[in-house]
Amino acid sequence: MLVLADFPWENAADWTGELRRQATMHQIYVPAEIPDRASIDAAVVWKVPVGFFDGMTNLRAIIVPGAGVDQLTGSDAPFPDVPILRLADPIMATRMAEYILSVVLDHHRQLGRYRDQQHRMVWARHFHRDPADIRISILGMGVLGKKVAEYLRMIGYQVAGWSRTPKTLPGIDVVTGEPALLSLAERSDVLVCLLPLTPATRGLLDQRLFDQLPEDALLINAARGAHLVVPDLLSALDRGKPAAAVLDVFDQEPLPSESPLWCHPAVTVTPHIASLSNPITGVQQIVRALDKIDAGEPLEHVVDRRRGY
Ligand code: NDP
Ligand code: OXD
Repeated sequence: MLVLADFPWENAADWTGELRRQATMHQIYVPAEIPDRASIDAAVVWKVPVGFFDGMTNLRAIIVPGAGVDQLTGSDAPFPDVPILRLADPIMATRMAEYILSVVLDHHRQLGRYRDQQHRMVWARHFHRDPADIRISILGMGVLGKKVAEYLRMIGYQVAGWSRTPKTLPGIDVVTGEPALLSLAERSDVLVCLLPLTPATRGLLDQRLFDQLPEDALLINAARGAHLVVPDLLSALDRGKPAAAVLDVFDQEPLPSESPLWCHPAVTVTPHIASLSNPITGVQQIVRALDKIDAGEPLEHVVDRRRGY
């Protein structure tokens, strides 16, 4: 097949090189090299400008080289009515679990407080709770959320989840629906957002939800910036509910220099690194998808356009 590959990241050359190395059955082109737009069978794209797909009359599928697809499906650029596939990479899930676990442990064991004490040369020890007394709720119990839950459970935290459809997972209470979300927030010492960005989840991290949180709660958003209503968070932080927020994703990335989040004492900013997609395992999945498209076999990890994820 003829495949158009357009990776937008700093390490685009690694991805394209890896794709050319692994996809021996297919011809890989970057946008500047496309011979004839009508001959493209599949496109591997993260986000596209308006008109990107014009003339690709024989396109059979679009593959997004990441877990989330909102940057493509939620954009103004019209895209053809072909299946959209995404990555469901176990390595990405593990990386996300490492990130969330490191943030939770840093908060739980008050390392920020000790860093601050060190700067003031203060020697003071503080009580910390047992993991079994810390309630962590994960919004989004998909590929990433489930792995995060597994890591947190391993340490002994109390873990609960929220998803669109019911799930039975050992040792984890998974609830569904909006009333359940609000009561889940009431018992969340840590609230982690790992939801896909869809019309139903945009702006979900808002004042109404923050009002339910217990004192001293921690919010972690590692999903998409548009889940969070920033003015609501800023006023909620003033009231200590949540007491702190760790944000890896932002509506506008890079986070603009004028954003109050940069310098807020209760906010930690990381530059969308919670789980960077991995060129080797990511490309393995892309090639598997290309082979299936080529063979006309049933496709995996197909986005449900109606649901938006
Ligand atoms: P999945 O599609 O595997 O899981 C999504 C989960 O969210 C599912 O449990 C789903 O419920 C639930 N969900 C979706 N809509 C709703 C809703 N309206 N109400 C309640 N629950 C809902 O996604 P992944 O776990 O692979 O990825 C999640 C997101 O993480 C990505 O979309 C992306 O935005 C973000 N991400 C961030 C990264 C980073 O580095 N910061 C890296 C990778 C991804 P159900 O199970 O019932 O379908
Ligand atoms: C993704 C991401 O969705 O890296 O894959 O954010």
